[in-house]
Amino acid sequence: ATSYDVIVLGVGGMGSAAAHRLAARGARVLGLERFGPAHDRGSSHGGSRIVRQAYFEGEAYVPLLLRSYELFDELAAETGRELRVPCGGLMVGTPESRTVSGSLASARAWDLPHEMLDAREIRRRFPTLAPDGDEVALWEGRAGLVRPEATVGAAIERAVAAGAELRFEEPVTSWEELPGGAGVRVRTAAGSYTAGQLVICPGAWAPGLLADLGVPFAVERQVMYWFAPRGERGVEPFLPDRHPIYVWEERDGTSVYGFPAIDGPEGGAKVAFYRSNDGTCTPETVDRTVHPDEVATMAEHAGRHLPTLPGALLRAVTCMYTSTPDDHFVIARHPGYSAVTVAGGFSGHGFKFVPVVGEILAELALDGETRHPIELFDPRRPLPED
Ligand code: PYC
Repeated sequence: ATSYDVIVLGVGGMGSAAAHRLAARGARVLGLERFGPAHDRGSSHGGSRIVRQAYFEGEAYVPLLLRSYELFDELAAETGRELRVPCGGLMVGTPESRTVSGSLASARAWDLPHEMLDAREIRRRFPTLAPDGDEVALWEGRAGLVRPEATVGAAIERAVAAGAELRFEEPVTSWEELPGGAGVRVRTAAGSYTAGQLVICPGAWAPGLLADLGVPFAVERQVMYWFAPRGERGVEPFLPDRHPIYVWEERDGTSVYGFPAIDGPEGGAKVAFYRSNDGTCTPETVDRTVHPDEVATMAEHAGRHLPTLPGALLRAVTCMYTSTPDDHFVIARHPGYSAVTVAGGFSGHGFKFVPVVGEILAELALDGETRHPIELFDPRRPLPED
């Protein structure tokens, strides 16, 4: 068997970042991925992902986001790719909504630049948006989007340049920890590999690959929609220099999120539901067809908030969230194995953390600990029952 310092199982968003950071630190790295580079079979595709720092999911995420922005920009500079588009972002809802009040709490706790806008000011600055009279928004100029496929491609490029061996189209069939602290053995249909450490970044394959962690991961089908604007000015009011990313919490807790038009006049503007609970699935059984009733429901919700957006549907694509019961991530040394580190359960809001998670995983695998605060992501934390 060929031997490495670290094997990374899964070279998607998190795994590509881990392979990059491990190789950059001088480790001999093997990455194993069941699909091709920057593929669209998991959770790291669709052209855009939101980035924001005033984080309603919890103040504990903010220091990680500050570091993640630095690493996104470093990766962009190293590879000459545009990864981050800082178009600004709005967290919209009633003042009491979690999206608004949680974002404000994080902004205040970390002294993040932000402004609170009432409905009239939202409409004045962003004529594409139509808030109700009692809706407000937290505006964050540093919010925006990152390009997931380009990010994964850039991390792969840097990992390979730093000496990592990445093997695509090679699914792992089994792994085991070797006795006496001798590391791990990983098997694929093509071979058997050993390493001192294993980093598992399973994405939607977490329920099987991390079954013995005791965390009930749920894989959920999600749909992303790109609509043509229907106003006479076409896509122009939706361009990123005048249209922000947004998360819009409706009164019943439903959230719609969206992006500016980043792919020119033909691309339209992307919208989706955040945590829409479209049912649990597996990567093998997920329904990748988008149905007309789903398109109609999405268009109806988008039209409530962006009356000129939902013209013709240009494209619709499915992806998967892998959620934990509290929607917080799992990032840790595996409690049951001395040579294994895990990262999963990103619950639909993980991509903005990809570079910092890579750094954390490299530290956990090589140093046994990380300088970053990851207590919230302990797999042994108490989890809510269904
Ligand atoms: O992380 O901002 C986010 C997000 C919105 C919808 C899905 N993820």
